[in-house]
Amino acid sequence: MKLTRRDAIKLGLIGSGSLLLPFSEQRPALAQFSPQVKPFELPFRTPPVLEPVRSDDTTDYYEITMKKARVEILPGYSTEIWGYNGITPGPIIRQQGGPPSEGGRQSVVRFINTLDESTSIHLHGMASLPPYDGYANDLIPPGYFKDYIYPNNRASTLWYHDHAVGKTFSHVYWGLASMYIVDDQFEQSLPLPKGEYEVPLIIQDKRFRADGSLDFDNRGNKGLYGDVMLVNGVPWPRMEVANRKYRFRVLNAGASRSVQLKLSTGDDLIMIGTDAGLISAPVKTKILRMGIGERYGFIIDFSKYPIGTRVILQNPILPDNVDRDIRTTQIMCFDVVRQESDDSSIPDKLRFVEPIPVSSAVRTRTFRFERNGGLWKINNKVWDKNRVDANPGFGDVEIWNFVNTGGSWIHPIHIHLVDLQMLDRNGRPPLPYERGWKDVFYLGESETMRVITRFGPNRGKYMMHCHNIVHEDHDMMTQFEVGQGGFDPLSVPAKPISQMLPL
Ligand SMILES: [Cu+2]
Repeated sequence: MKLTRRDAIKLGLIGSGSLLLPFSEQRPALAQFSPQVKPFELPFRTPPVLEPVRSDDTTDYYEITMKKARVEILPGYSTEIWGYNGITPGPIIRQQGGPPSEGGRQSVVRFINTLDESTSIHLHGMASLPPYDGYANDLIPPGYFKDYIYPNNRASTLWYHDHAVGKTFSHVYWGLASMYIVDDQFEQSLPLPKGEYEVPLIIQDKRFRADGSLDFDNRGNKGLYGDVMLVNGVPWPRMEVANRKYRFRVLNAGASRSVQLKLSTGDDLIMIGTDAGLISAPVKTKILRMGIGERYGFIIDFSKYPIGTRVILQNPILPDNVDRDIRTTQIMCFDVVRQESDDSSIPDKLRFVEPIPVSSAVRTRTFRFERNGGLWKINNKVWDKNRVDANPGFGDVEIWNFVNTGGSWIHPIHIHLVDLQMLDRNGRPPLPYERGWKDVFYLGESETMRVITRFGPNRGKYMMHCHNIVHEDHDMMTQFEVGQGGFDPLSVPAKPISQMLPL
């Protein structure tokens, strides 16, 4: 059902009087709807692209301050957020990747913590060395900073977000997340839509209290399912498009909610990429399912629609989500408002993804994702930084078998460092659009899945966890160690801001 603002006032949820009450008295016993926003009225926008503070022959240097801010997300309401540079999503970093001989560059990103809790920054999808991977216990205390080094070794759609031990949910939900895009010469040589026609879509669901503040109710550490769908921080935005092709880089950066993207016209999304880059060839799908942390690339061809057409990006509800408001079945809209020529095209071949032969695997490991004792566990264990649960040899190919023992929960499984390929799910081949390099795998209810990879290019300890960030915090996270003798994740500690020199 839908709750209008008038209904809400009648029920006493909104109104000037209620805002004067102490919060505990103001808040109804049961979780309520967020203040209402009419869909498709707020203008679409994309986060700003961050400029380096300095560049040299090999490296671009960036600086980001983590700080609190008050922003207007719901029209007429002020919301406290924690943001990279005080905005959420934070600024997008775009970087030229690939080998240095092909113009690939390294990034150094300085993260300065002016918040009152310790943070850790994970660049999700980057093969960073262990001290720069955002290890959960490698914290930047308040008043400290840390310079992270990123090699940008492969072109893909990545994202950076908080990863502080036990606090990932609240920190990401406060707003500490954004996208990081690595391009390279090969991808630039393809005739895909570029520039203003290549658009990031960071999808998040949030829940707000009657005073506009964020509601952190995760229902006993099971998950947070918001009733406001945000794209790039804007509730149900309206994007004006020309009648041509657009390339979208989409990321599900919510807390727990899986989404299913679908066009209201019933037309296809033309899939071109997975988490870790382009796929071998475009494939069409009517519905794109995305767990938290997954990224996909797709083209929408608006040329078939007359000017004046509205195309809604819908989200038919998945049964595992917890919804009390059908507004989450819509995400944003595209209004075709102008005629334009289109010099882009979709090549038949993109970037060849060479399958890793099963026969090259030297061993198989099984990880069971389960709930017991009120905790989320992997092989019946919770996070312990002093325990390593798998030690693949450097360069070894292994098959990892993921088992979801629960019938009511999905777990998007994220493996740090490596890109992997899915072999099968419940014995069946992966969905056509999943057949590429990935670092998050949608492990559905009671499902079993096999993934394969070669462990490298770095040695050392890296995390694997459920990316329902409520599950991750309590405590569905483990670590593996590639080879021997890698850098200790805690070997480059943060430093006090008072010792900070210019980059
Ligand atoms: Cu989970």
